[in-house]
Amino acid sequence: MSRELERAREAIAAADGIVVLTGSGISAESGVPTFRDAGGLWRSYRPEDLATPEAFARAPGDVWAWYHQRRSQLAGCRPNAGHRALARLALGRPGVTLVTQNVDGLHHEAARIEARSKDPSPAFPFELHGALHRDRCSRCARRTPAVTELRGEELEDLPRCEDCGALLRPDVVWFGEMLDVDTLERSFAAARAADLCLVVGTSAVVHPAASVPFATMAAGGRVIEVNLERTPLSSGAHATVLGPASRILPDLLSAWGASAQDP
Ligand code: BJW
Ligand code: ZN
Repeated sequence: MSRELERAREAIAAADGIVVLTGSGISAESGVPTFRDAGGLWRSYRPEDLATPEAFARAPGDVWAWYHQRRSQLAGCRPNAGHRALARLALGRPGVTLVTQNVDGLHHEAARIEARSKDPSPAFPFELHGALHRDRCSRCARRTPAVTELRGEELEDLPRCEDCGALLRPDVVWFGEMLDVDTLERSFAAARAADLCLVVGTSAVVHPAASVPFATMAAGGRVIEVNLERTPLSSGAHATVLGPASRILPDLLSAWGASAQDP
């Protein structure tokens, strides 16, 4: 076992409260693209063209086409061994809070698989950047399940709110938009109360999410990182375990049981 992995295991075993912050890297091995590393979405698309309220106001058809394509791709993706190890941790040990920047819903699915007949909700994460499986109205904020069909990309073809007639949009958080205040406050409260923050598969550059581990550190807690490479967090981390999350997490968290069979 590597020295960093051993340090990380010991810190997790000694912790009372744990907050876990995940990013797109945990879903990479499920086939969901990341954003900034090789093959990431922001290597092929400009965020300001697709993931800002200004882009939606300027070209809603382009934004809808992009999200529709991502939803289709996500439909074939399943949680991997990393999501499932985190779900077992949250279900099997009190004082664990999952916080994710991901919009793919794979933590929810892992919780349902691993809970078997138990209540899966302790393993449901706070979703800081929303969820791809929902839409919301761009005017009245009514939320609905994601539309499954996109009739076309012209304005008259785009999905509209049944209440007020304004355009629907994916229920995700774009650059320059506020995160849901309740979700944000509960995530930071968990981070301050935790004595360990486990950070998995994020470049840790997008705020305010990237501040979650700093809230734990400011309150005297430790940070453990799992990533393919070092990040801006690594120099302050108690341990950085380098490797794919789907391999490292089951090993790191093996004390919390074996995986349920695939449904
Ligand atoms: C693996 C792996 C494997 C790969 N195993 N690891 C303070 C300072 C500076 C800027 C700001 C600040 N506060 C706010 C800002 C502005 C902005 C921001 O942070 N900008 C920075 C980028 C400069 N933040 C915002 O605008 C936020 N809103 C806000 O702050 O509101 C308040 C406000 C409003 C108005 C004015 C002023 C303030 C909103 C941010 C919303 C982010 N939205 C997105 C898109 C979501 C919807 C969608 O999916 O389309 O969220 S952008 C994208 O980045 C997505 C992700 O959740 C987020 C983070 O990315 P992530 O997950 O870290 O992915 P990558 O690709 O960056 O990293 C992957 C990592 O995994 C890498 O490290 C790999 O090595 C690793 N990896 N495979 C383990 N197998
Ligand atoms: Zn509406």
